[in-house]
Amino acid sequence: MSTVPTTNRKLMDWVKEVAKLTQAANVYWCDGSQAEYDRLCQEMVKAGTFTPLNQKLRPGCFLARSHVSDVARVEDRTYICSQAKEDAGPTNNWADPNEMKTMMTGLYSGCMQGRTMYVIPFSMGPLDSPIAKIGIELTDSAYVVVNMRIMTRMGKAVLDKLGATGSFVECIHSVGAPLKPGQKDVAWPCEPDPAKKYIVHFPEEQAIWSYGSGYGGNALLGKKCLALRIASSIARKEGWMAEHMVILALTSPAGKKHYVCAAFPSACGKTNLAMMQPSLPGWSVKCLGDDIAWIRVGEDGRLYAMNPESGFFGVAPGTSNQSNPNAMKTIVKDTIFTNVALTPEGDIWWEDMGIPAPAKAIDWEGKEWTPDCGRKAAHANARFTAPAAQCPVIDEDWQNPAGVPISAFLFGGRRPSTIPLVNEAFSWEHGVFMGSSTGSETTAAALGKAGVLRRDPFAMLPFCGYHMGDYFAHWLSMAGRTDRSKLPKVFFVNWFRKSPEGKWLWPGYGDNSRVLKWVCERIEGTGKAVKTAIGNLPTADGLDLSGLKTTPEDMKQLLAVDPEGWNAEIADISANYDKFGAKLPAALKKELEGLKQRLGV
Ligand code: O2Y
Ligand code: MN
Repeated sequence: MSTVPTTNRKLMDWVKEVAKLTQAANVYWCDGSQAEYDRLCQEMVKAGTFTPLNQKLRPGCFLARSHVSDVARVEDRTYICSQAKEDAGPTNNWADPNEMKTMMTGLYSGCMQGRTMYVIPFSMGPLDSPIAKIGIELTDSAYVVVNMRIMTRMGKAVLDKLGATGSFVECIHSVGAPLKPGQKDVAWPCEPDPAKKYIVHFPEEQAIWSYGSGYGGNALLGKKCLALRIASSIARKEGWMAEHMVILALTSPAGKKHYVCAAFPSACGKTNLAMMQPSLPGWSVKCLGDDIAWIRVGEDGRLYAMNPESGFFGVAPGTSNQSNPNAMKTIVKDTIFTNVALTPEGDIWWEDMGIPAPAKAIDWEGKEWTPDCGRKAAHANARFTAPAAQCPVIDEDWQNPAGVPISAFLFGGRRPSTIPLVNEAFSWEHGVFMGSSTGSETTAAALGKAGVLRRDPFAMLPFCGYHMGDYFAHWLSMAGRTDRSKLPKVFFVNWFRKSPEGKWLWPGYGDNSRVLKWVCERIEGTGKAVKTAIGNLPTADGLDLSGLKTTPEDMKQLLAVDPEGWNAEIADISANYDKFGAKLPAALKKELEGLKQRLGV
């Protein structure tokens, strides 16, 4: 769209100002139409950014390969630029907002030369939702435009809703690769120097400035930047919550339905849980979201969750018909794959896809690949971008503007020892304590060292837009915003327990439905539990283990309370709490003390 399709003066002036600064060759206002999406995909095919896949095998699908330096979110280059350093807290990088703006204005100066600046109007949340937020992303990447069309509600309808005077979150994004006259473009332009990439948030102004990366969370600014970092800061002020949580619906054979939100650090199988195929006969799981939940108190006093996104940006390696059959069905068409391998048939492949490796392929770097070449064919953080509507188990209420009422929160992590399979909190405060002490062992896929316990409170460590101590207090304050009896029950789950010999104790995947069944029973007041020092655990006959090969000895380990392990756990939680100093809420100190006393350690 070339004419300016808005009467919003603030928007028009800002677009003009950024176009002038970046010296973009053209300004294009995205209308969000299918025709526009198709045209941009074809332009990217011509430019070498996209490879069309075999249209018989994967209709409407494309493969993109990123630059080798631009393969994941960059936490060390991510900043929260609040006016006061104290407000960003000890878990965020901070810089003075004025200094950061001055420096980045220098980077943005002329950075879109030779490129089109796309104006992307988008809504996080259904347009008719009272808590949807409008953002406008200005970007010089067509890859970002087409991904944003899948991940958000994008285009003309958003501008119509914005009207002449509506406000929006300003999001500026540049790949940081201006083109000189006559200079040939590359397939994946970006700033290759990691030290020159910046993902910057200005929470007080509700603005996001990103420079140098074209990948995922660094560039699709509606996702982690707006829907978590900026939204968490807005939510604190407005009395709601922006969480790194899946939303799923569980229905029992008797037809009773419960909605559950679950927070897990990255690489713990969140998407697999969100779309799980239960092994228990008669149970069904429906998906409402696989990454982010916006939660508010409803008129009836219950907490309601809404998925602000409209697509999945799922990690490809490890996704298979065993781990996530519904994701495999979601990505059969109209999906963008990034950094996976290309087979000679024009299909995609990745490690642990549950399909034998092709005899040869083109790997994520565009190099010839064979199974014995000693390299991975797909990057560990290779992704698929797919419309949520294509998920065969998408819940009928996934676009309900009011959200859905939540019965339980689950927290979890990859914990080989100590942490039991499932543990129910005694109270809201105890549940907040569980969320605040969430941690997970790093995997080889994550950057850094594998097998190290990383505390990741509420799975929000990389995504909380303000001081984490204040965030804990905000969670605690939810108890004062409604009748306690209306609050969801809280559970901590651990699908990743190992025996001392290193054997997985729990089968996971669809068998996690056995744990979810107990969660539903506890909500309904029928689940059998024993009160222990750490929380309410299922009794020996509390979990439905019918047809499962797990031995009673393994179950004993899965549900044991190990005082020695908990002693070490408490020391580690306590050391992590020390980071938050005076901002650590007294209620959480009390929970930690209470746990120590109950365990007698
Ligand atoms: O590396 C990236 O840019 C993607 S990270 C991501 C993508 C989808 C959902 N969650 C995450 C995450 O890191 O939590
Ligand atoms: Mn995530």
